[in-house]
Amino acid sequence: MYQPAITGTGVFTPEHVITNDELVASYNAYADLWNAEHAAAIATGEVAAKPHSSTDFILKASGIEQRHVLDKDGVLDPTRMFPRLRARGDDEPGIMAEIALDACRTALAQAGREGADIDLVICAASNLERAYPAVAIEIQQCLGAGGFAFDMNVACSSATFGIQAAADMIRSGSVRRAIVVNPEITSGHLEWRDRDCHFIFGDVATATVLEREGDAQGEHFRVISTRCATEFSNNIRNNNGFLRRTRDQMADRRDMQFMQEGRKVFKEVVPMVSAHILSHLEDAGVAPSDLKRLWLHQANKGMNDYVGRKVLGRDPEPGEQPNILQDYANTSSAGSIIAFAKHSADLTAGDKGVICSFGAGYSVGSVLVERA
Ligand code: CO8
Repeated sequence: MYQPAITGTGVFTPEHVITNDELVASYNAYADLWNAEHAAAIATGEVAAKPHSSTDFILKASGIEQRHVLDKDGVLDPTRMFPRLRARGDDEPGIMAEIALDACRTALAQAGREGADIDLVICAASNLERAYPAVAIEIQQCLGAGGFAFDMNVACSSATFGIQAAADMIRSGSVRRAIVVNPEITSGHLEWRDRDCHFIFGDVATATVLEREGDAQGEHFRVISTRCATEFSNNIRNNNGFLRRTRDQMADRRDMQFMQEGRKVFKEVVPMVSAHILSHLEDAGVAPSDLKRLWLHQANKGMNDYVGRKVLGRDPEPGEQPNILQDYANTSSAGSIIAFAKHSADLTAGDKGVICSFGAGYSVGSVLVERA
């Protein structure tokens, strides 16, 4: 058995930023257009008018201040309300591979490695741009990596589930060095025309290099243990899929994009996550008071405050549980990895922390690490 370690992380951040004010102005323009178009039906009470969105609500309900996206113009165009991404030929890298490669290169440089050193690529994300060939295999080819590659999807928990898969393979010896990459183009499956959720998501890509601790070239985090759990729920759902055509469902339907019962998710997932982390720690023989840091899934500030309090048994000190959601919004599986990548360099040998993601499925994944 080999000891797995995280030796590098990388974050690709899209240039385009949408502030809450810009988002709300575009949504309200869209709502006004829609209301004018449906004025007669609204007057007879057949359909309800679309109310305006509000910056104050967004900040208070979520803690989100802005989000990065791959295409701002398409999202903010009130006659369009989704990104416009260039169609690519089959013989050039797809957009997911392109942003994934950017994050991979940063992670590999931090690990002191090259693409050819990798023998496992896992592309783990909440949505994939095509069914096959796997995006991971495209990334493997572009990196010049060997071994094998595969895609996986566990929604917001994709990164931690991917890390567990890679760590287990390194532990057993079937793989020597892996990269888990999370290209999250959430702007493509968010419903920007729904004020209940239009503010939630942003685009990003993250990458994590894992290898045998004995091979680590520099500073790294030992993976003490990992834990994954799932429990079926319809409260976060997207019905878009390859059988859509067979069901004559090609129309522009609401359930072909992200849908959620936000309140229920909040209430049900928070206790599930706190209990998950606490039982993981207990089984690993680590007391909550031994934790120096929690790098949590970045969905909602209130949710993270609650989980932090439950796990630590007190209010987290500033910096103990860093949030990045104010700048990035919810980036699905990438959120906890961004927090880890940006807020772990100051830890010293022996310091322990937990990376934890949670979301649709429901799914929860935790990775207990120790600074070597
Ligand atoms: N502006 C003004 N008012 C609004 C707005 C708005 N934009 N939106 C809603 N309101 C109104 C509502 O209509 C409601 O009005 P009323 O009281 O009159 O009915 C009132 O404000 C309160 O609404 P909510 O009850 O919905 O507000 P909450 O306080 O619950 O906040 C949240 C909503 C922020 C969504 C909150 O419930 C939350 O964060 N829940 C947890 C969500 C979560 O973490 N989900 C995880 C999903 S991520 C995941 O798993 C990945 C899936 C794959 C990625 C997909 C990418 C596209």
